[in-house]
Amino acid sequence: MRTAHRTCPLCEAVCGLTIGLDDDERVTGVRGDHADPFSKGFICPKGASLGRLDEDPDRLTRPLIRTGTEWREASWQEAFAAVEQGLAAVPGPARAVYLGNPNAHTMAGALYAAPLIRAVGTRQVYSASTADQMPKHVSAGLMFGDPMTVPVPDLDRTGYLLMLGANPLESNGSLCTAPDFPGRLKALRRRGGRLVVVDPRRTRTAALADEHVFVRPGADAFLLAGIAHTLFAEGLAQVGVPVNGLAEFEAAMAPFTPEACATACGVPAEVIVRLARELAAAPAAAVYGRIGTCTVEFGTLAQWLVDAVNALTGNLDRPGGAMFPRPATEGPRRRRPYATGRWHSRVRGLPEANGELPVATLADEIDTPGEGRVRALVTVAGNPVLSAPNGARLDRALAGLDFMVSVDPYLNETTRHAHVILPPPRVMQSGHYDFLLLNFAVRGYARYSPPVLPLEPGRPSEAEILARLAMIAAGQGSDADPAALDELILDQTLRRAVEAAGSPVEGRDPAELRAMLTGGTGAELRLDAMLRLGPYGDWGGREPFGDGEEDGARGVIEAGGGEREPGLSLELLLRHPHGIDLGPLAPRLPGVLATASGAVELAPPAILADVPRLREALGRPAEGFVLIGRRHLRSNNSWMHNLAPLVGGTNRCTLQINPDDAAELGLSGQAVVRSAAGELTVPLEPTDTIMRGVVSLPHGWGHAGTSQLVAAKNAGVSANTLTDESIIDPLSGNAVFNGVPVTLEPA
Ligand SMILES: Nc1nc2c(c(=O)[nH]1)N[C@H]1C(S)=C(S)[C@@H](COP(=O)(O)OP(=O)(O)OC[C@H]3O[C@@H](n4cnc5c(=O)[nH]c(N)nc54)[C@H](O)[C@@H]3O)O[C@H]1N2
Ligand SMILES: Nc1nc2c(c(=O)[nH]1)N[C@H]1C(S)=C(S)[C@@H](COP(=O)(O)OP(=O)(O)OC[C@H]3O[C@@H](n4cnc5c(=O)[nH]c(N)nc54)[C@H](O)[C@@H]3O)O[C@H]1N2
Ligand code: SF4
Ligand SMILES: [Mo]
Repeated sequence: MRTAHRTCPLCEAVCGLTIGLDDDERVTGVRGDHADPFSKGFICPKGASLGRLDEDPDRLTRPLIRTGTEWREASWQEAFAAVEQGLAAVPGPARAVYLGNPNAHTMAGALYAAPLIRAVGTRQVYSASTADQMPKHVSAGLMFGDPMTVPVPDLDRTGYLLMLGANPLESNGSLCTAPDFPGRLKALRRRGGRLVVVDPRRTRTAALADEHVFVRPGADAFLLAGIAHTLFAEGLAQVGVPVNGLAEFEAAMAPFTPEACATACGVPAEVIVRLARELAAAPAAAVYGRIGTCTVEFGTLAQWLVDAVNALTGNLDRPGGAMFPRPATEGPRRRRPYATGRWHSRVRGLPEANGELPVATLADEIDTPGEGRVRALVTVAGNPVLSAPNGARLDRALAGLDFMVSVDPYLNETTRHAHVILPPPRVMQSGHYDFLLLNFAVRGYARYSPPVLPLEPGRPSEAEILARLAMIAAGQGSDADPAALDELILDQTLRRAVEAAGSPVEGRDPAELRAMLTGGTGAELRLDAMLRLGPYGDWGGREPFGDGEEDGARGVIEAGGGEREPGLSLELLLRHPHGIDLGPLAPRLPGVLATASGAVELAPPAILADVPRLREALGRPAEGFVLIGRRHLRSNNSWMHNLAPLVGGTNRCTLQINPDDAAELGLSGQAVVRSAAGELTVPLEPTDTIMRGVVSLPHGWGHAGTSQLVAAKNAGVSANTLTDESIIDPLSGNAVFNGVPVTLEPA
């Protein structure tokens, strides 16, 4: 019997876990880690099931190779050789890469996705980001100069939180890394703050709030524009940071009177005006918008307005407002101004954003003949057949590929189309550092979890799998040594650091720095380099985070004034297995900006050019029913329905409908739902928590043709049979999942 500690990789809350193991190294139980200074013992049902998930007998343990409809297990050598052969037959530009959501939760995804894309040699790059948060990256890129410079609500200090289209009591938060989000919201109310939730459903988060405002799906941009209009009209604008484009922003908001916006979004004009006044009056307030404001036709406009209203009310970059985190592995500032549309998709001419094309056009690129058609696909940790809009079409398209390789622990709806599946090892066998999610943390924090269990001899880590795939794609053969790739990247990182003016290691010898790095794997060495070069690093980072007094009992270095000593390194994190608190968020303007003007851009031309589309929709009548999504605490996108303790109960694939709507349409039991893209028969769940004219279906269901036996028994239907890939948010290319027009009929 022993216990081990590890960060939970299952959602964005990065909770610390305490894992019990028996003498056979089987997981006996998973609890919250009370010594973690950030999560303080919080855990949710998914985290508690991590042992079951990790030991799921349906997970793949060896590579699979498919010939026709026949699958067989293969050795790693054989599988990599098959990938080499498959990719060699398709030139770079006709290959595509799809990166799924769990890449945000693995070291492999954070460290090896970029080299993999470069090696594959294509502009056909897709990810779950264009089914998720791309509008936020685009608005942040245009306003602050870098798509990763995303402000987060200062949850623990705010006095007023206006939350739109997020349901952290189910999701545990997103683009706002905050373990125990529910506890932090309760604390906000306990200290006398106010929480307002805007959602077409009265969610558990809305039920906890001081006020719940029903909004018409897809219409948050009108609500926010109405708020901005009111702030200008009533002389409440109080920008406290360097901005550019204030007058243009005011002019653009002129048509969005509260009355006009009320008609468009369904929120009464007096509520819009009151919300504006409350935001302006609160000593510190934050507006936060998530999935419900991103996966809509005005996604980028809504995200822009979230931060523009934060700026307009003086809350951008102020404690208790919306602040810019400073992750411990933060690299140098970006130098080129941010822009989208550096290239366009072949079939629909859609602009690139962040080096990606919209997943909504992946099927077009595969099934439309012509020069440059996608004929080979590499997927890593993704299930786009269930997660992309019009997944049914993508399902058919994937069947027509010449070659597909998937890195995934499961044979599922997507990977069943692969010719080779390469399964990553178990979570317990993988080291963990949250390179990505700590960019959005509401408090400074760093934690490294070494692998809890060793790899079986001959089994590659996920990092090694991706590194080998990259080397194969680059034409270096299936026997190339992945360590060589790590050394190449380390050399580049260190060389760039010593050459950068003002860097803490300016002018030093990269070889000398390389010799100082510690770590048992390439991923650990790269983490060590990033930590030591970072803002709190022991190579001269300038951010104070501790006074060196280590509090052994809680395993944290107490945040305090004075010198930081010692600075962060892998070795220091290994000595603090529960993580290190780096203190509350601190103001970062103007230094955090990478805009050409050096100021916050309140009216970026690309965004202003999209405002007329919003203005035209002001007068558009709301007719018929629209579909939205939802999430459940005991689920996670498409891949946790194979665990008996998590499925069943209220975690089911049902269509929520207002009982008055159901009665008016004569619906009971099941209904047939139709959209421009497809048709489904779904069990109904009448509930007065959903507003009239709106129905809600969770995504990630519709399990078919897979090796997941529990999931097959709880198959459900895929919401993305109904979503329409032809409609996107034009600025970001993001898919539209909320506000999809549907009709309903008795089954
Ligand atoms: N209608 C509708 N559709 C949606 C959404 C919605 O709200 N409504 N939400 C969208 C959002 S926000 C997202 S993020 C996307 C998600 O889209 P995807 O990322 O495409 O889908 P997931 O269901 O998250 O699938 C994750 C895959 O990763 C595998 N996996 C799990 N852990 C690991 C690992 O450690 N390594 C590897 N290599 N693989 C692993 C799983 O087996 C699974 O196949 O879906 C989007 N689709
Ligand atoms: N338990 C669990 N946790 C998860 C996931 C999961 O599947 N299950 N998925 C993870 C992923 S990939 C992500 S991206 C995050 C997402 O995290 P959240 O953004 O918190 O996602 P949801 O819980 O889907 O909450 C979105 C809310 O938006 C509402 N909504 C729909 N349309 C609109 C609209 O037009 N306007 C407004 N204002 N609201 C609208 C929905 O009713 C829903 O309550 O969650 C992550 N965490
Ligand atoms: S909230 Fe998220 S990170 Fe925390 S235990 Fe649950 S799934 Fe894991
Ligand atoms: Mo997501």
